[in-house]
Amino acid sequence: MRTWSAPDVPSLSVRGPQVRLHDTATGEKQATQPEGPARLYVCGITPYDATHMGHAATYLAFDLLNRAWRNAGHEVVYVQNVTDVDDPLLERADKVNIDWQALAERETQLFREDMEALRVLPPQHYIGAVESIPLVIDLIQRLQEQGQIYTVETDLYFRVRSDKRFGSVSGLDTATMTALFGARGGDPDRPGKEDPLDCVVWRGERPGEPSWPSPFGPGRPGWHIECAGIAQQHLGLAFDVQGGGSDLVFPHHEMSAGEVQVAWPGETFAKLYAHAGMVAYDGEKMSKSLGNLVFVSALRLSDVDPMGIRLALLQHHYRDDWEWTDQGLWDAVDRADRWRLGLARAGGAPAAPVVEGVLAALADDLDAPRAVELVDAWVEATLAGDLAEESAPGAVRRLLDAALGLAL
Ligand code: 5CA
Ligand code: ZN
Repeated sequence: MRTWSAPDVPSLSVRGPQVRLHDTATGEKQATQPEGPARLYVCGITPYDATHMGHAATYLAFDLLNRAWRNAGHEVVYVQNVTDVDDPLLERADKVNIDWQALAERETQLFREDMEALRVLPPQHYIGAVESIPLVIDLIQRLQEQGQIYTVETDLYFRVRSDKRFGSVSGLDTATMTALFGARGGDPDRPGKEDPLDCVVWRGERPGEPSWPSPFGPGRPGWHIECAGIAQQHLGLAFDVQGGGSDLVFPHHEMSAGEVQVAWPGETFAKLYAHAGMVAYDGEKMSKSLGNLVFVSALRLSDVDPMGIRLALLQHHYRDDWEWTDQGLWDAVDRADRWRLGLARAGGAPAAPVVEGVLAALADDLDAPRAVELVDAWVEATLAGDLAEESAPGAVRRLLDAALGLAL
């Protein structure tokens, strides 16, 4: 698929420190140690509605990781998928009576425009589920060779417990897994399954649904195998970070990892699993199914400064669950204006401490709120009349752009 266009990223004269990131699997902060380019996979959208603040917060979190790695001197290979065929998309298309492909294309294009406005660095490989069907078929065949696929009617299931490490991403017990599986697209109660947690990898054709030919009969891919196949194909095994929102820890990331680890026995899917907290609105998780949404595109259409939107998200730590409020947005818009005042001065407070401090904060589990505090302090010192360093506003402007993605 076509990706979106990249913003310019100024290069900095100082190198950032090694990046440490919280790993969901171990519950600890870990140093990332890319061998060669840093390899990142982030689960993309299911394009049946516009980008809301929850999506934007998640993609921004991994944009900070991408930038922190680059500032630490790494090349980054970033892959993201688009779930351009799946139940929620087909249901929505049906409900609003439009062609599912037209809906997916329209919403994916809107997402690209939102990401561009927010200055999110694009993935090098932006891959749709539909275009990945051949590689998904290969992966299913590998799992068949391992003897870990069985059939229920015309659907193919993967034995999730054939991965000896099953459960190691989420660390959940079976009861919790079963409840989450049911709530997040799984079918724990389906008769004929060997284990309630086994997941579908190929869904046989249903009347009125799109399908593609395969050695297993016409049908379409299951959800987890889509990301498993795309990540493995474009990043290889043991890539550095698998990312997404915390609603994907189980079953999605657990099961994608299992599928690859069984297809390549003894290998590891990802070295680290990183998850962004959930953004709520009106007291509940912002979600397309609940309809309590604030859209990036709607704010853009209301002439809200995209850098204000970006800063509103950066004011929160990516791992926290938090609630979107209009007040938070307007605070961020005011803050961006105040920062612009500081940057417009003919000189400023010394830049080196803020540059080093911001790079260190971001390398320490993407601590954007700490970075914002440090910039606030520099702006206040500068506005209070500390104009000692002529080059400081330029240096801070480049820092904000390179590290935080804020072009002010
Ligand atoms: N297509 C799948 C992933 S393969 C999917 O989950 N799509 S999505 O459109 O529902 O979500 C896209 C991304 O936004 C995922 O990483 C998801 O975890 C994240 N996300 C969804 N809702 C929220 C929210 N309220 N807060 C933070 N992140 C969210
Ligand atoms: Zn995914």
